[in-house]
Amino acid sequence: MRGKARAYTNIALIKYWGKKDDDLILPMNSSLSLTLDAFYTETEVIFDEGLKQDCFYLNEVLQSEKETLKLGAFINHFRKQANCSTHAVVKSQNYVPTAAGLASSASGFAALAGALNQALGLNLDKKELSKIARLGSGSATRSIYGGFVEWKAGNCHDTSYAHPMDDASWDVGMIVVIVNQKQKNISSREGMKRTVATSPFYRGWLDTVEEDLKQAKVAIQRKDFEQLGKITESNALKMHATMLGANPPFCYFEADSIKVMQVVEELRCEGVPCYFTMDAGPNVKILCRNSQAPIIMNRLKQMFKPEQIILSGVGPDLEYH
Ligand code: FM0
Repeated sequence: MRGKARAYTNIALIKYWGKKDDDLILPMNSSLSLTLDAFYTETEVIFDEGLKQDCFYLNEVLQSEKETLKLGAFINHFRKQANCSTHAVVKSQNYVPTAAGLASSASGFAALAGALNQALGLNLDKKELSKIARLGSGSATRSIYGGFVEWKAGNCHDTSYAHPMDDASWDVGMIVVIVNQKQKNISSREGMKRTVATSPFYRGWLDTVEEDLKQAKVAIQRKDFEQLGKITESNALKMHATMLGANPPFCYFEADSIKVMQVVEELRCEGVPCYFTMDAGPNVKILCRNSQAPIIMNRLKQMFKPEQIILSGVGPDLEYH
């Protein structure tokens, strides 16, 4: 009745933005990500007959009743399959700056799904785990796998899951620039909901995102780094543009986020291929050649503290510990 798993976070190159079903977390569009080895969550689950309720520790801090109930609802998907009503202690350690736009919910729910699978001896395969992780948070769907991962939108619970596309073992990496560690004030959940409901630009997103995805997949198949980078950058900007059109409008860019974007553009003009992307927070991620990361990081160090600049390689599949 004990399980422990580690899952790595992922950064979308083609973004998931908007749901067609809020309860099942079915996305409006398919998406594509890169799993990172520098940021992960490790979660241990112990089911214990003696417990009167579930208990949830995040980074050694006991969580509130609200958080615990949310977690309990997720655990119930597994309890149901195992025909079990026992409560559990969940201990989760995040090696990710929580809620700083670095998708801690992605690695969080993926690791929890793995730990629960092991603790209850369910032997669910990765495809099944990907579906259930999705019920916790959309981006967690992709964190079951390493490398480049595609999440096909699907149209019901059983058709919406991720699959690995390419192991990304061809000189790619990502530099994360921590512009601001603070918790974001509009969660991605709330932000995408508002965008779908009110932004006139959301139509434009839907009209073009599947074509972006197609082009990104071709670029990966051809190992065409520049093509992949270009489409990554333009897809991110397009997603952020939909938010400017929302009512009320909102924006995750901070002054320093834009500074990083300008550095990326300068480096490109100098012949260093690198491309930025951003999620529901001010931090900027730079898709680069691993071999060229030192040049990029040295340039960023003229503006940011060394601890704000983190290089990540490509992360693996969910691991059992
Ligand atoms: O990761 O409402 O998974 O594709 O990071 O929990 O399903 O936190 F900012 C864009 C991730 C959104 C793009 O949203 O939302 C991406 C985003 P939930 P998530």
